[in-house]
Amino acid sequence: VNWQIAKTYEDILYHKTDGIAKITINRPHKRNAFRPKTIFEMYDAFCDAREDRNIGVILLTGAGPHTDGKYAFCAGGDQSVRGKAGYVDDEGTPRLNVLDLQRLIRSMPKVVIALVAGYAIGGGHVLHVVCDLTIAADNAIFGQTGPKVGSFDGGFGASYLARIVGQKKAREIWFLCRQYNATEALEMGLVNCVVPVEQLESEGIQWASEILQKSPLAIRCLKAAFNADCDGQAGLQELAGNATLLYYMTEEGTEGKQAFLEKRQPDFRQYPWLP
Ligand code: 2NE
Repeated sequence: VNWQIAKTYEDILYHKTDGIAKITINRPHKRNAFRPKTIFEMYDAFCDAREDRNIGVILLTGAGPHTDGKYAFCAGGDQSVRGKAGYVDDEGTPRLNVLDLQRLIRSMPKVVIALVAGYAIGGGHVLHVVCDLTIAADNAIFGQTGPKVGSFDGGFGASYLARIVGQKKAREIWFLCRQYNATEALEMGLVNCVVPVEQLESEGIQWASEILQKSPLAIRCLKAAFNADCDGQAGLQELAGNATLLYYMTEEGTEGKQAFLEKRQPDFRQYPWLP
């Protein structure tokens, strides 16, 4: 794959190739734990990928292995910058801006695939949970740590996790803070497939290529429909936004606008009341 650098950042790498963007958390010395700057950069890159009409699939992954040979997708919030009210940025402001990123990944009308090698832990685990699909390397390790380190994610990290693995398993994951290997994750439906670590990226590209051969409008409506089942009014807004988009593309929708601009009554009688 001919990856092109799309933009240069401090904490992440951002690449593009034909139809695919790749966002790589690049703090392997911290097991790719994120600080506020990491999240701002990821948010910026995801916005870019969302706006790019050529991009249909985004791969989210972690840089590695580290010099000690260990891999990580993301080990959650960087505890060394955690202050009294959140993760403290360079200006001293405490933040939980990862929640904004979770919502962006969830609502963007393109497919986001997490490629997990090594640790997906804490807020890093939630990041893969909110991705549309997860491909795990055989060395992947999954788990929440919140109740151990004085934190929790009661949003998507709890409720959407429970939709994926069921209430009992989700409560086990959070209440016991155990770690689960890739096979266990596959068995509980937490990931889509498991591949040898050296095949992780090529498998992600294969999945992306298959998705890119499909209809973009069908995929975006399906993503919104899956979200609408769980996301209340925000989910319905996404789904309904797609209905509006499609309506704007019809002659019937255009007639209303055209009539307004031509200062005449719209003629909707020419359009059928379909059964
Ligand atoms: C990930 C894990 C299990 C890996 O263990 P191991 O033994 O392979 O590595 P080690 O030695 O623990 O970590 C390597 C280096 O990475 C740093 C460590 O401090 C260590 O640094 P040095 O001692 O070499 O200088 N590191 C790893 N994770 C870090 C982190 N999250 N923050 C800062 N430095 C980190 C093991 O490292 C681990 O358990 N990490 C902590 C996982 C964790 O509890 N994450 C936070 C959960 S809370 C959260 O993410 C969150 C939330 O609950 C709500 C909203 C937003 C975020």
